[in-house]
Amino acid sequence: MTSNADLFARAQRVIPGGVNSPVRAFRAVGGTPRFIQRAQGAYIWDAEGSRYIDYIGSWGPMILGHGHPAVLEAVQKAAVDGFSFGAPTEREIELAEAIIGLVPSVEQVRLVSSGTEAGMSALRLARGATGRNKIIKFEGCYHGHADALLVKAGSGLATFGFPTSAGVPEDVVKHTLVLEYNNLAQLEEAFATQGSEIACVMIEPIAGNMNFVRASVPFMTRLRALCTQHGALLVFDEVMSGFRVALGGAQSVYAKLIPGFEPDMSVFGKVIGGGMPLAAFGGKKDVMSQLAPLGPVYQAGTLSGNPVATACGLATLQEISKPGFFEALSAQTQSLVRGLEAAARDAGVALVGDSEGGMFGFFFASELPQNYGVVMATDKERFNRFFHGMLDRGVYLAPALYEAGFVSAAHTPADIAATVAAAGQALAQG
Ligand code: KE4
Repeated sequence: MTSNADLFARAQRVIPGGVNSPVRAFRAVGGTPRFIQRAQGAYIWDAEGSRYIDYIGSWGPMILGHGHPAVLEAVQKAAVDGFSFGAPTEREIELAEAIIGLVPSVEQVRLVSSGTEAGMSALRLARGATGRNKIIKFEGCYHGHADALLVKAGSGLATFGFPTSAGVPEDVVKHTLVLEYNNLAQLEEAFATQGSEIACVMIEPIAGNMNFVRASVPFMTRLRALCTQHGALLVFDEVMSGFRVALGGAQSVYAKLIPGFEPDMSVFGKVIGGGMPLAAFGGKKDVMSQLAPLGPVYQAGTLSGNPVATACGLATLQEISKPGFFEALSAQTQSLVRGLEAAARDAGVALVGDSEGGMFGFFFASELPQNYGVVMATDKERFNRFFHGMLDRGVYLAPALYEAGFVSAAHTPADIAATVAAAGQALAQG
């Protein structure tokens, strides 16, 4: 048996940082990443044979748990028929119809291979459809690593952003305005001064990349009105929240709170691929028809709508559409958050959490943060000690205080109870 440490050392010789995506390297929490060998249901096993209750679920896709039989069968059957054709297939139509059937705001959809690709394409389409260059995003929201979206807030309010990554020319991000999430005053001023130049506002409606932060109803209501008033497209990045917080995504949650609410475009990923490389972006037909080959906005992909990935996604959507699925998942997730809060109270530690559907977050704080600055001001050292205390007790949480967590349909009340018990012990350790 090879240890995680040996695998990590070997990986670092041939892969930058030893990982193919930075968050996996445990750099925010320290320690040695676990090299996962297999997974089943709510559990993952690492190279040393240690089992963990999995609250990452591949960062959202594994909403059914790992190895769901119906999904596995669909993938195996699709693979036998062929991995990829570079030609249209019926199953792409079926998946597009399934997405459109579940998300009323979407009239047409295009399938791609990653959330980054979907967000990048939606951004280009918004700019092409409006003929405008400027965009608004919010600090703490992540929309994938397309250049124009790797931006941090500019110095002044209405000044444009600066790259968060080397290799991104300032010319590329000079049209990107970064505002504070849930900050109505900044939103009003940005539209008052530049509304006629804004192509779109891209937002994570329930943000999972600054742990778990909801856009307030007043903020979302005003954002919708300002986009409509100024002809900017409201783009919901539901790569994480889509088909995860509710069957209709976060937009269905806001539609219950804000009469008639809907975004103009939506970006999806993760759950719709069921763990395979698949994402999508969609919206009204008049906007989507601007895309090649119909319109002037180019977008393409060798493996877009891949026949094996679409089989995985379709089978996943079919399972989560079954009656009672989200009620049961929400109950489990709420039970977890309430349990963590109770364990913290017993340990005399300030901890507060929130959840929607199968997505949750918790903070070492007394009240739920409303923006990125407050999230990042919470006790990092406390979080990191807790993370490792839980890992040592067989519970695999997101390895960073700014990440959300995920419960699957495979997590049982016994798994939740075991997690809460481990939390009590880890918190008591200090
Ligand atoms: P991908 O390109 O990683 O498929 O999707 C990018 C993306 C876009 N939009 C949102 C709201 C997202 O959460 C993501 C990706 N989420 C991260 C989790 N923080 C994926 C994990 C990782 O980067 O390894």
